Amino acid sequence: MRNNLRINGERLSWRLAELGRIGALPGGGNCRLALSDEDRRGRELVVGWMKELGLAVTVDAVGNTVGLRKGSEDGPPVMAGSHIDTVATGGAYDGNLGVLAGLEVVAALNEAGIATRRPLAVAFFTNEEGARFQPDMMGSLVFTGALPLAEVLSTKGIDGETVGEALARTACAGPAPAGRPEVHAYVELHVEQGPVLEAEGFAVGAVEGVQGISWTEFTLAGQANHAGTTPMRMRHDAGLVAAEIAVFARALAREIDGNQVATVGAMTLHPNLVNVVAERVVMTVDLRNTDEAILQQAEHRLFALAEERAAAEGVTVERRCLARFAPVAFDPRLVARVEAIARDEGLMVRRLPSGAGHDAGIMAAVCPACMIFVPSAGGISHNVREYTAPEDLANGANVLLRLLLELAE
Ligand code: HGY
Ligand code: MN
Ligand code: MN
Repeated sequence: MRNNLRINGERLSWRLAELGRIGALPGGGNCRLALSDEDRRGRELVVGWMKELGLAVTVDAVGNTVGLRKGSEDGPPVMAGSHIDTVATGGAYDGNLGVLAGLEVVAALNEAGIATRRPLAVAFFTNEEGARFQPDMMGSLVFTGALPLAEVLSTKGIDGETVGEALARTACAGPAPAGRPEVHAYVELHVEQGPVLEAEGFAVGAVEGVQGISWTEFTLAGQANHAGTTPMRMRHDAGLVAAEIAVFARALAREIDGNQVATVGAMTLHPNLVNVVAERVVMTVDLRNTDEAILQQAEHRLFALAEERAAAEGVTVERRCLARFAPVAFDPRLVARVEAIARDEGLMVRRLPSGAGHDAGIMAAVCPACMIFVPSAGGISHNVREYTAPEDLANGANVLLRLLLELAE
C-alpha cells in the first residue's frame, strides 16, 4: 500500500493557485510581505487547510505555525516546511510549494488510512524572505533559538513598523513556546530558483547545502548642493559613491568568479531630485558564496572600497550588517536518500548547492535536514513570472512523501 502511494497533483496545484489569489498582483505574481494583511490572510487559508486535515495547529510568539499529525508513538515529529511570505514581486511557488506539498502528503496519508510511527508536522516559518524585516529566515532563527525573541520584536522594517507592532496589528502571534525545537528530521521541498536543473535536463535536485549570505546596509552622507552652481571639485556627492560601490560589487563578483554573486537590490537617494547633489544614500549589498573564506575576502574588499571612495569624495560611510550566514551542509544521509528515492521514481537527479537561503539551512543546526529542488522555468524567481510545471511539482511532492514516510518509520 505504501509503495504505490502518490500525492494528488491536481489538488496540490489547486492549493497553490488558491494561495496565489491572496496578495495577487495585477499582472500576475504575489505580494505577501511578512506580517502584512496579505500574509495574515494567507496564514488563515493555510491554517484552515491544516485543521481540515485534522492537524493540531500551534503558533509561537513570532507566528511560526506548525500543524501536527499524531503518530502511533509520541516523540519529536518528522517535519516538512517552508514559508508562505513572499517578496514584493513574488511568484506562486517560492516557499508555498514546500508548505502545501507537506499538506498534500498529509492528505494522501489520511485518504490511505496510513498511520506513521513518528508524528508528522507541516510548518511555515514567519518572514523567511527578509524583504521587509531583516534578517531573512527570521522565524526559523527564533524557532531554533538562534535569535533572541526580544531582539526580533524590536526589529524595525523598511516601512518603519517593528516586528512586534506588526505581530500585534495582524494578530499573527500565538502562545506556543519558541526556541526549544524538538524535531526528528526536517525536509523542505522548494523550487530551485536558478537555471541549473532545467538547463541540464534534471527533474530533481538533491541539495547538498546552502551557500553563505552577507547582507550589508551602507549609509553614505555627503552634502546637498545645487546641481548647476556647485563646481565638481567642491562636491560631496553621496550618489557618486553609491554608484562606485555598485559598480565595484559587480566587478568583484566577476573577478572572484565561481559561485560568487553580488547584488545591489535597494538604493534610496535623498532628496532624490534632478537638480540636487545627493546628500544621503542608503543602499544594500548582498554577497554570497559557497566558500566562507572567499565570502569574507569579498566582504573585506567591498568594505575597503566603500571607505576609500567615500574618503575621496568627502562623504562619510556607515555600515550595518542586515544578515550573515555561513555556508551550511545538509545531512549527507538525507541527501543520499533524496537522490536514491528520485532515481527509484525514475527521475533524473543531480546534487547541487542552494544559491538561495532557506529555513532548512537554519533547521540544520538542530536536526538532520535536507532539501528537494524541482526546476524553475528559465531559472526565474523573485519575479512574478516564476513558474514550475505541474508535473515537476508532483514529482517533487512524491519524493517528499516517500522520504517523510521513511523518516517517520
Ligand atoms: O534571500 C534569500 O535567499 C531568500 O529568498 N530569503
Ligand atoms: Mn524560499
Ligand atoms: Mn525567496
